[in-house]
Amino acid sequence: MKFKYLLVKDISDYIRLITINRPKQLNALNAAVIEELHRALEEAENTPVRAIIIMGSGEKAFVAGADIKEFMHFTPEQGQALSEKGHKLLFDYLEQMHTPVIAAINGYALGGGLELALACHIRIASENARLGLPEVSLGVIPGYGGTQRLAQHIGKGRAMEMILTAQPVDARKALEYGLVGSVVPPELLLDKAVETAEKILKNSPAAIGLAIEAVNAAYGKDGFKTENRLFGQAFATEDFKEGTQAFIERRKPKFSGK
Ligand code: DAK
Repeated sequence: MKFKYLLVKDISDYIRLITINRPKQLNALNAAVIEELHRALEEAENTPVRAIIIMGSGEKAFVAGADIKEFMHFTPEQGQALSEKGHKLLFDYLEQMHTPVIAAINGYALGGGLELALACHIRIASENARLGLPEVSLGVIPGYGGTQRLAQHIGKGRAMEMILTAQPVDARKALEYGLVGSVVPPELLLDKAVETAEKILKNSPAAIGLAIEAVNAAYGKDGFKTENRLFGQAFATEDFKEGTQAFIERRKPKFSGK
């Protein structure tokens, strides 16, 4: 299978590594990356592969967010449509896969990048990782499940604090919060992910698929629908235009009052 933005490599007969390869943009997720990730995951789900590792290329970032330059000019309708498509192709799809997916978080996992890691079944971070949902600093809200999955993983209070302050946490804090399962030096990140995958390989693939389905069944879908609607609403605001423009111009945004 050919990809423009992904590197796909089999580490062994049953472990596949998918690397998001846009290092100059810190692996930001544009629509094409989302579509390619869907194809790569779907392909792996339908082959003998029994564990998947996702990483970002380069040493700086797992994924620094959705591609701000791509979505900044969207209308509310386009924003909502992109959100629905993203959920269907990537975030919900990945979460419900029967093949376990491990996020190996090397560096920044921000916005859509953290949302991608949150949809994975297991998260391992390198010591230099920084994880956060900075969307409100751009005048928008997390739209790829972050308002729901972050609270599911670390509890409502911590999630509120991270989302409302827009501040990332470092790897140590992420471990303390239970946002990641382990933290290792950057040079050992892939080894640790492979070691975890090898533990999975010892178990029944059929039971693993069913266990993923059963764990996911505990979490309702209404919150995701609300997030989707409110995300579209945020796209209609002047703050959204200002926040994304300020990012491009490398200045602090001037948001309106309430
Ligand atoms: N999008 C596009 N380009 C990005 C990017 C991003 N998220 N993050 C970084 N880049 C680009 C930078 O613009 C820069 O490009 P050039 O200027 O060189 O062309 C290049 O990557 C290197 O970045 P920096 O020069 O800024 O590198 P620094 O080391 O100085 O800073 C940083 C690293 C990660 C702190 C900084 O790049 C940064 O703050 N990046 C933005 C982080 C962020 O705010 N991420 C969250 C984005 S909001 C949606 C659902 C969800 C979302 C969107 C839509 N739908 C449902 C429709 C999610 C939204 C987000 O993820």
